[in-house]
Amino acid sequence: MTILLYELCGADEEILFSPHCWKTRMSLAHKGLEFQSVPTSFTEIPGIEAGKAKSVPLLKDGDTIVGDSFEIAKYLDKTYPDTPSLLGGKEAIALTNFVINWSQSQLHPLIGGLCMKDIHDILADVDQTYFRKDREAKIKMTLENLHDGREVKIDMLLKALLPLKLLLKNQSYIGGDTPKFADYVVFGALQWLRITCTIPVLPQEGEVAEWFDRLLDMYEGMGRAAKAGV
Ligand SMILES: N[C@@H](CCC(=O)N[C@@H](CS)C(=O)NCC(=O)O)C(=O)O
Repeated sequence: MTILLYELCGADEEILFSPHCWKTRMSLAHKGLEFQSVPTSFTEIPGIEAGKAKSVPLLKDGDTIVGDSFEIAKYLDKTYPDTPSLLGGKEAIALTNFVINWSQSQLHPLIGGLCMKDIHDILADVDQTYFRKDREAKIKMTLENLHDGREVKIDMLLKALLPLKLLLKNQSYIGGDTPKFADYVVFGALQWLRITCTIPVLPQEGEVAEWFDRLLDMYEGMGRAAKAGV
């Protein structure tokens, strides 16, 4: 039975921009598993699979439904042990958890600050209304206020990426010689930025740029071929 991947889209269903959904897209490609994408807008999420999800990605594999990109990665390694390991074993799962928390606490707020208004602008009207209300309540300011003077966050983001840059001086991937889920975690964050941000932010040269380029080219260039909102 075909694996279904519910993933976040903009007003244009081809614009798939969620960092967490990109983690799962890359995970499925890493495992060599075919899947059918189900583009899902913010306001459609509560209606999918009989209300089983509050967020995407959501994976449906036969009768099994799994949410959360990390849980999906664990499920894929357990269910498809004969395909390339995604997490890299039990010890690596614990370390991967650090990478997830680092990315979420250090990169996501800066990326959100850089592209939240841009994300709003690529959504359908009904999703714009939901997104503005939900996010403005969370950030306690308007999207426009967050957007104003956002350029200062570019330098902050480049500084936040320093641990990755230093790591990549000695190895090709966070996973070592080959990419693992931990790579896709950070890739997802930068791909989110690449697809949504209306100003150039990503490093153009150096270790992080080269690593990101390699990942964009993997799996027949799936990441590079992604349609951007800008
Ligand atoms: N920890 C979850 C986070 C998933 C998540 O936050 N997804 C966002 C899209 S990037 C979402 O569905 N948000 C729903 C909303 O904001 O209403 C994972 O790794 O999958």
